[in-house]
Amino acid sequence: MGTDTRSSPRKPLLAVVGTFQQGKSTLVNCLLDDPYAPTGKGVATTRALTYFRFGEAEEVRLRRGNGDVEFLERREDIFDAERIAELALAEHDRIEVSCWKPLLRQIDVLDTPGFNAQEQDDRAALLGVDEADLLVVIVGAKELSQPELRLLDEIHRRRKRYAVLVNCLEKTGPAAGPSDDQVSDICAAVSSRLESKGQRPIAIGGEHAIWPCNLLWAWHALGHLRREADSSCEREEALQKLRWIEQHFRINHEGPVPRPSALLARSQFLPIREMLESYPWRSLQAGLNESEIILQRAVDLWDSELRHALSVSR
Ligand SMILES: Nc1nc2c(ncn2[C@@H]2O[C@H](COP(=O)(O)OP(=O)(O)O)[C@@H](O)[C@H]2O)c(=O)[nH]1
Ligand SMILES: [Mg+2]
Repeated sequence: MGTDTRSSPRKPLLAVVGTFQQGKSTLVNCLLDDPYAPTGKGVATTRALTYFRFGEAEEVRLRRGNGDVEFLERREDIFDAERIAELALAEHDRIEVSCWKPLLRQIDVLDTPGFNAQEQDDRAALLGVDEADLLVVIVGAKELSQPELRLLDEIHRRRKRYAVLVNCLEKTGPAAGPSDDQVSDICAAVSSRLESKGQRPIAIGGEHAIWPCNLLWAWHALGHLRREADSSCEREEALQKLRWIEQHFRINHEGPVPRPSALLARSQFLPIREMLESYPWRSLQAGLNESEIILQRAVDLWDSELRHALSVSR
């Protein structure tokens, strides 16, 4: 244990927020393409603000509110409910994970406790909102609940930029999968509820203010694609999970062979990753307003196309 006074230049911070069990940690894992954040059913699994930062070597630290730092030996420690209980995490304690992930070269990612589980978790989640430069708010595939509306009000009051994901899109319809109309009805209802309160999220996938997705499908499809390069035993396990997902949600109508890339496409996760990877983080840090950011984006695009044209014509 010791007091860590190292300070590195601050990167933009993306925080994932929402009520309990909506898929926040699943989104973090999809973005990192690795199971770094504990996920699960029935219990509050994310017990403290958890930061993911770029690092050559994997390291898991617990930074107490008073500045003391403890190193956890294994990344699995944050998955172990007993170990986490032993650590007796307080509201201002943070878990910091360093790992080698491309997205983390640009930004830090913050996973937060659910906003309606316990008072301590709510306060920790709001500390995360305060710190973030951009937020992804995950809401359930239904009318916005009171805690969700409260969280969105807090975000609006703090004038934060945020995107809204409607997760578990399969729950908007029958088991065989929702129709496009059902999905767009849910998104339109969420969108108009926010508009009526003067709240405007940022768009994903070009123009959609509210983005439907299924992070469970994305996670399993990514897992399969990731394991294609690994041992055959893990690949078989991943295939079985995919088969289960496809049977359970009755979504592969074309035969017994799971199609991970089709499942990934159906999950609608890729435009989320694309939006975050191409987000003009630099302008955000420079404190530009929304129209200046749009202009900056257009200039960046023009610049990269010009470079491409020049390199082709050389
Ligand atoms: N059916 C379904 N389950 C999901 C989806 N996304 C995540 N989950 C599951 O929901 C549970 C809670 O997810 P988690 O990421 O821990 O939620 P958090 O509490 O918001 O961080 C986990 O068991 C996930 O596997 C989804 O799109 N559909
Ligand atoms: Mg979580």
